[in-house]
Amino acid sequence: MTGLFITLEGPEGAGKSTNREYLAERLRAEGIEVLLTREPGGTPLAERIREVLLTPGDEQMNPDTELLLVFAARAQHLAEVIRPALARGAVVICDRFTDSTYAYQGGGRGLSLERIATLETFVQGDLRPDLTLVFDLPVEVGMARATARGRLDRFELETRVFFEAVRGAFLKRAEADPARYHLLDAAQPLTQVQQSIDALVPKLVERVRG
Ligand code: Z5A
Repeated sequence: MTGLFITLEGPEGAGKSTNREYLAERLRAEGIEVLLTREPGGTPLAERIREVLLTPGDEQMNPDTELLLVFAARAQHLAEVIRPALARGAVVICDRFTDSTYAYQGGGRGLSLERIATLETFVQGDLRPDLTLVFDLPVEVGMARATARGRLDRFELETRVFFEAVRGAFLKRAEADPARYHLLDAAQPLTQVQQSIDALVPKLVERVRG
């Protein structure tokens, strides 16, 4: 038995955290086991790596260091949490995964996409998400939502140019593979975003039940 691997992606403030709970509850109401997790993080060790990645510091983090830390956390998360849950047939909903690496380290930092793809295969083998929901919204809307929340993390301190590149990278990936990606307009009021999620639920239930 293998479960279903769903990832939620998009720029900051897009509503991934808000809507991951919503989607999980909708699937649980159908009697489906759902494991909700996030990246970077998802295990105690990976959460420690998250702290390193998100905390602003005096020493500038080298982009290669950032890339390797993201994949180090992912290797731990996959081994300890994601693969075991999929093996027992659960639906795994993960708030960010490797599309964020392509968007932030590839699009934002300008690192080679080939190098990211090499690490992706090294760490994940052939495991890829079955479905990726991309919460898309204009950069200024996402930045305003993140700023309204208070203290900014190391990524949220980046420039508008950086976030435009991140958004562009997500959109490009979604466009290239419409079978795997589902684009949601995250600038809409929450009730409308959630109606779009509701519309996906019957098909997901069908996929889980085979
Ligand atoms: N990162 C990376 O560089 N490489 C990688 O491979 C991975 C990650 C995996 C941490 O992610 C950082 O790690 C991330 C990229 C990097 N950095 N950034 N920036 P994170 O997921 O923890 O951080 P985040 O994306 O910034 O989370 P976020 O700001 O919490 O965004 P969100 O989860 O998408 O949004 P939210 O918390 O659900 O909503 C934000 C606020 O907007 C909140 O007050 C909501 O009530 C409100 N909201 C949500 N939806 C709506 C709608 N529709 N209307 C109005 N208001 C709304």
